[in-house]
Amino acid sequence: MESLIQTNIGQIIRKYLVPAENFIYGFADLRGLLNPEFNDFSYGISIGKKLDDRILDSVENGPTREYYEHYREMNLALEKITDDICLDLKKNRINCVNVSPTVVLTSEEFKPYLKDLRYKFSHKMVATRAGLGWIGKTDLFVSKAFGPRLRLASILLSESIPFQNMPIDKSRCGTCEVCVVKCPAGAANGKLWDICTDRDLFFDAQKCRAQCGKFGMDLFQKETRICGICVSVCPLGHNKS
Ligand code: B12
Repeated sequence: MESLIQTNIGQIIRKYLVPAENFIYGFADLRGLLNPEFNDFSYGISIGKKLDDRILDSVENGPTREYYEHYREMNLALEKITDDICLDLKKNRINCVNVSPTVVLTSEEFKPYLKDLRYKFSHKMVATRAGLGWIGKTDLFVSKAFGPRLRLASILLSESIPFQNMPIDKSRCGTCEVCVVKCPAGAANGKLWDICTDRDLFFDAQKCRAQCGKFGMDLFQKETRICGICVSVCPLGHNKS
């Protein structure tokens, strides 16, 4: 007999991803890839919600308050959607947990995080494993559907799921250098990503963070980090491409 997970899971997810054209989702095999904290889970659902093109176009030279608010709204919307999907999956006796789109740190996690800028969970990794896209030259997840113009969230599952797409193991950015040239922090060196190439070999996250902090201070006169230029200038997912 076909398991409930195979027949119903897609239906359950699609109920909450409305309107459908603003979302992508896919299933990922994460065996051996997750932090031990997530030991109960081996599979994942990656969900991407498209960002607003007009707002993204407006941050080509630096962030705006509207963009900042947009991100906050996106986080809230994705938290709600993944909460609702998880509740529904649990009602169907599918063991799952949702991972917040933002970084949530305990006081012990804070110092090591600041040193490395590596969180215990990577939404981008779930998304490449789900075959939805690849990692670009400024370490953004570049989706086939919306380019980097999306916010990601993930749901982890303990049971195997019906995989639809092959995972993507290397960059498809080719010779494009737009994000590298336009990055105000000069954080990228132009090297192409693949699953064996660690972030620090092609992208300096500390330089990026410092620039995000500078933009935040200029905009809000307080400690907050925001940029978005690399997301805005990528020719993929751009409404004019
Ligand atoms: C820490 C963090 C930051 C740090 C460090 C960024 C960095 N690039 O590492 C700082 C503060 C600088 C930052 C800045 C920004 N961030 Co940020 N950030 C995060 C966070 C919380 C964790 C990322 C992390 O741990 N990085 C460590 C590296 C090693 O992991 P990684 O970034 O995921 O990339 C590696 C893996 O994905 C790996 N990988 C991918 N597939 C596979 C497969 C296999 C088998 C293996 C082994 C590895 C592998 O390849 C990558 C390179 O090594 C995520 C949310 C999350 N929990 O994932 C958001 C996130 C990456 N940020 C995001 C955004 C939008 C931004 C900003 C644009 C801010 C803004 N809103 O204006 C900037 C742009 C940064 C940029 N160009 O990367 C989005 C990215 C969306 C996208 N399209 O990619 C995320 C995913 C949040 C979200 N929920 O959507 N961020």
